[in-house]
Amino acid sequence: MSTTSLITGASSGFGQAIARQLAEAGHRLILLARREARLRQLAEQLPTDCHVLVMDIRDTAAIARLPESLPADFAAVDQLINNAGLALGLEPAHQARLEDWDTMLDTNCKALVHITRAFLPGMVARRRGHVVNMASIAGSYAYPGGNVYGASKAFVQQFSRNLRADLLGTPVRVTCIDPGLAETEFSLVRFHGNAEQADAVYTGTQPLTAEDVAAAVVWALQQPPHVNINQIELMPTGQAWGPLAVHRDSG
Ligand code: NDP
Ligand code: 8X3
Repeated sequence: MSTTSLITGASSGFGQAIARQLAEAGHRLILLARREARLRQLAEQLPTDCHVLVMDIRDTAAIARLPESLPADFAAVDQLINNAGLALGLEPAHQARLEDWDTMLDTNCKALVHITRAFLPGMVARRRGHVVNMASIAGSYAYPGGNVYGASKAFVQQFSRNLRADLLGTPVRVTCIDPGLAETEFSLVRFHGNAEQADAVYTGTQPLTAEDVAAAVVWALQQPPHVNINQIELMPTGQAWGPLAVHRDSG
């Protein structure tokens, strides 16, 4: 039986790399994102059947209709890869833009919850399914300017654990992936298209690649059915923790 995987955020970065690796492994793919040309170009390159879904994942009404509106060949989603997400801004909380916070919460938390709720009943009924949630090290470790982005990823981590608790007794698996510094379009998006600021994030160090993160996802998916990989945290070797910050008055 061929496996059907739905990948959100398949037009770039991790999602695109996950699509390439799952296509090589023979999965039939549903590719979801807003940028249609990129999705269609990717679908043409992949050696597998693909269904392109051009949509904004924040459209919760469309997400609710999704399981019933998929073509019959793609309707039984076995693997839901909740990868679409973003950081916007790095300003301290008292200077951050509220509209950026709303966008992160709507995308990273609310949309992820809605699409999961849409596909879980089918997985439980078919007794076959795996949800992979893309969180971040930002959900575990605070940093200046991480404010709502980090909090949204902590939500994804705990939602993943609570899903496991609810799905105990079913064969449906849940995995949370927490990557560290990885070079994709992530920083370009975070800095609202400022390429100079985005490039500086990766200058002089060797970040993770999208392929590194995709390999972790695919490994978790390929474990035997009785093995649930709860959480994977991966960082580039050139990234680690610093000491806690202490403010000292200069006077
Ligand atoms: P990219 O910016 O390269 O990719 C993000 C993807 O999300 C794009 O395909 C984008 O597609 C999609 N997306 C964003 N908003 C929406 C939306 N409203 N509707 C549909 N699709 C959307 O970044 P990454 O690949 O790095 O990020 C993937 C995930 O990994 C994110 O959740 C991110 O937070 C997380 N992450 C990233 C890290 C990094 O350092 N790069 C580290 C840890 C976690 P489109 O714009 O076409 O809609
Ligand atoms: C992306 C990693 O450290 O830039 O989630 O927040 S970080």
